[in-house]
Amino acid sequence: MRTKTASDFLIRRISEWGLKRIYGYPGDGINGIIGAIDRANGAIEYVQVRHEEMAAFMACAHAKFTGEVGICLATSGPGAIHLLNGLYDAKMDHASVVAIVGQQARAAIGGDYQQEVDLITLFKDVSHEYVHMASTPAAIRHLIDRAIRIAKAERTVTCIIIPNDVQEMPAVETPPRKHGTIHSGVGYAPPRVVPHDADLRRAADVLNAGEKVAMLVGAGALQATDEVMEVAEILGAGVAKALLGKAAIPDDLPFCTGPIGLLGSKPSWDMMEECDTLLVVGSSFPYSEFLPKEGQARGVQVDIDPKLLSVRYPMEVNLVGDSAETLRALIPLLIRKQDRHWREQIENGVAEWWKLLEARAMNEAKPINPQRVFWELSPRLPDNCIIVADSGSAANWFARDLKIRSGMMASLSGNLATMGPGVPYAIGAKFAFPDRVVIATVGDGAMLMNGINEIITIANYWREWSDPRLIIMVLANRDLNQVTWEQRVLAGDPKYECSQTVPSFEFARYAEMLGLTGIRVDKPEQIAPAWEQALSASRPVILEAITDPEVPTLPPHITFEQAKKFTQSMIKGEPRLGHMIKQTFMEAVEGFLPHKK
Ligand SMILES: Cc1ncc(C[n+]2csc(CCOP(=O)(O)OP(=O)(O)O)c2C)c(N)n1
Ligand SMILES: [Mg+2]
Repeated sequence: MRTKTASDFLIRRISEWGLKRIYGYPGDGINGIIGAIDRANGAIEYVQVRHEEMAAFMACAHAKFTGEVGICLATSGPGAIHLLNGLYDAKMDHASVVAIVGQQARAAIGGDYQQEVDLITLFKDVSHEYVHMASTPAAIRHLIDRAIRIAKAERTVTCIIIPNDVQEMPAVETPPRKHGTIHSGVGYAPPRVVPHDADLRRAADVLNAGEKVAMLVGAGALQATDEVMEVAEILGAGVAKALLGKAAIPDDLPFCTGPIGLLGSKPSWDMMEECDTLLVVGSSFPYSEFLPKEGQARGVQVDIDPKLLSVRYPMEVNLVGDSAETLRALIPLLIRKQDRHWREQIENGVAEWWKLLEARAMNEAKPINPQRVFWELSPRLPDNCIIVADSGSAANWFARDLKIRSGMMASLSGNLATMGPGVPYAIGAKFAFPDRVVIATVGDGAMLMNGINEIITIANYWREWSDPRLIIMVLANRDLNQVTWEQRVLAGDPKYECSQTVPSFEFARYAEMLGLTGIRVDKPEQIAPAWEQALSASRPVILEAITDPEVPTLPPHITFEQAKKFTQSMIKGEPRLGHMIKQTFMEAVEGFLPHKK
């Protein structure tokens, strides 16, 4: 029998940690590891991707949707470099990911050898909590144990680098018991983190004294749905959700003001403008201008990570704790607000907002209004589905128009806001939950950047999923639309077609070419039947919606004056000026009409 190599031991150790899947791409820097995965007889499932960055996105999605550690594997040099953007996405959204990369043989390092990159330095930023190279097989045990434990405990990215000669050497499972050796073990159980009673009381005092309490919840509140709802009920508060907290509470709650920020809602904006008390739970939502003015509100924040306390608003009480546990400990100290006027005001604003969104979604456009594509999907979302959005205009409509219900999950690249995770996140979700419907909403720019390549991965694997339904909805607007609008609104510049217009591509026909289902819609009345067809399909679907790039992604508090100003500021040189102004005014004007329904 073949002697077990250091790589065989590495793979066994990973499965002893309970991890079952690696997203990877081969190269001679990791031949030893690939061979070991093969010899492990299915203990680890290897998923072959089209590009290492996609492997990192998939590992990130795995971590985000399961709470487990995601693993990606790449060869030395170019493969390792390709991982980086996906790893930064994971790091910045606090997803636990371990990257395993190859390196040249130890004897060659420092010799300007082919594909020799200083990987420790390269990964030193993205995985600064733990990046180490194995210099001998006896190091494999503690390197992988520590990389997994630290990724999990610190909710971050770690990296281990294994020279290719070490990979093929005989395993050293138990280092000799002598000075200078490490004897590590597997396993991690998260601690119970709850603030001290005195601090909880200080927080309760602030919250009880407030008359107009606003809550903001983020990714850290995803496991605290009931507690957030109960606190909001007691305090008569409204709850706004940062993008990564989309699934923290259902959107049909009358006091859920929905998203916040540039992609946010008017009721969230109004609530932050007027509140006298702010309770932030598990969010580091970045834009301070969407939070109360300094001094306007007294603040309480709950976060598991002390580094993220009081960075966006100066909080009076900073609580380090698990969201659900901390809110549960806080609830008995809170006094129910008797005066419910503030709450009623918020609920009225929310009800108006939904009517406004419907009116905006139903506005005519050439040919399809992108908001309508999301509006029609919303009531059709299957129970327990998983929704992802790419960076681009899709993120606006995902945040605003989809009414997420309890049991569903949703994510996107929140803090890095990178283009490209839509399709790979969907694949990662599908591997983690093959029995759930997964829906990705992606722009044509992101599809052309990398999405169309990973559709090939879907075509390669979908038969393994117990429920094959995976829908990639493409907003085919021939534009890098989100940025086109940012250039118009923020810079006052007209659309520069050379930079902003993307080549046309027949996404639905491409799906058919790969043996998937392709559906193309270019009339509003086709949208609902298209969703019905896609949601009952027996294989993955690309739903290509030909949408109007002149529908503006307006910030929530746009005034009529502002709308007029920014259209006027770029009258010169705007390629579809008349149409653009018409669409912008239709959107803005809807905000001033009462929507009686
Ligand atoms: C890797 C990367 N490059 C560039 C950007 C800047 N950016 C953000 S959204 C966007 C446009 C996306 O276009 P598309 O995917 O077609 O979506 P649309 O906004 O048109 O719906 C760009 C260029 C980014 N966020 N990430
Ligand atoms: Mg586009």
